[in-house]
Amino acid sequence: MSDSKDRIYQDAKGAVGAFEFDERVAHVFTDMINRSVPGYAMMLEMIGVISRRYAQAGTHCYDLGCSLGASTLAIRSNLEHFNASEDKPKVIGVDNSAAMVERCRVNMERMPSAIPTEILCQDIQSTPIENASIAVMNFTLQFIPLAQREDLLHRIAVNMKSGGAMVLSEKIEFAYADKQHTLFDLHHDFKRARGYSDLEIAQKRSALENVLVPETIEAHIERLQRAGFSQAYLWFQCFNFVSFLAIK
Ligand code: GEK
Repeated sequence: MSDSKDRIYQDAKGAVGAFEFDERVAHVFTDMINRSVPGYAMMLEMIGVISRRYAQAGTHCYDLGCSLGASTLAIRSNLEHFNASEDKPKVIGVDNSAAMVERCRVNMERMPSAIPTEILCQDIQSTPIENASIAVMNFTLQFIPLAQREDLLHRIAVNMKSGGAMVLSEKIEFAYADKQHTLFDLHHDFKRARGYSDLEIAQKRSALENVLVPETIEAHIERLQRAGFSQAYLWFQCFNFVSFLAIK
């Protein structure tokens, strides 16, 4: 994976354009996400733990919004108990950024596996979801227009096998202003502690405005339940970053 340092917002920009998952971002993405998302490495490890328990033989394990394939690899490396099986699960990573997909395919090839894997360059809203036992959206739903989120989650739930699992990780907001400010400020302290300057933090925040649209924990849990999952739990929170586990 890329070990290049994220310096995208280091210099003052007259006007900060909307954030895009382009070539420049793909090049520094591993550093960017590790220094921006508290608990990211731990979430990847737990995506592996959850996949090991819930992946079913002969089904599909989706990583929707796979970027460079970190979650895809976390899923796949936890399916080796199927290696000798005639009926291995298939791992499908999907992202609509060509720059991400190109690098993701290289990353997958560097780690040969007996588990069939496909990396698709497409909008997850048009990805057919079939025969799923695992669906991971590790910080992707937040980029889908609000009005389209429920349809997508419903389509995932409907096409998931009974006993399958979804991991949904998101940046969130809070209904109460004091909680919002406290946890938001602590996230910025985390970014400072990982080496981002106040200017970088401010410019990235402005680039993400209206691109990354956060919701509350309650909104996520209620929608997962409406979408058709029989259980939906918060299993991780650090400041304003969370992850949910939903079981069909
Ligand atoms: C990880 N899951 O490392 N269709 C397909 N891909 C999309 C769409 C869409 N409509 N919208 C956004 N993306 C990864 C990290 S990053 C999270 C996921 C972040 C893709 C986008 O191109 C990007 O690669 C990814 O979703 C979000 O575990 O940057 O905060």
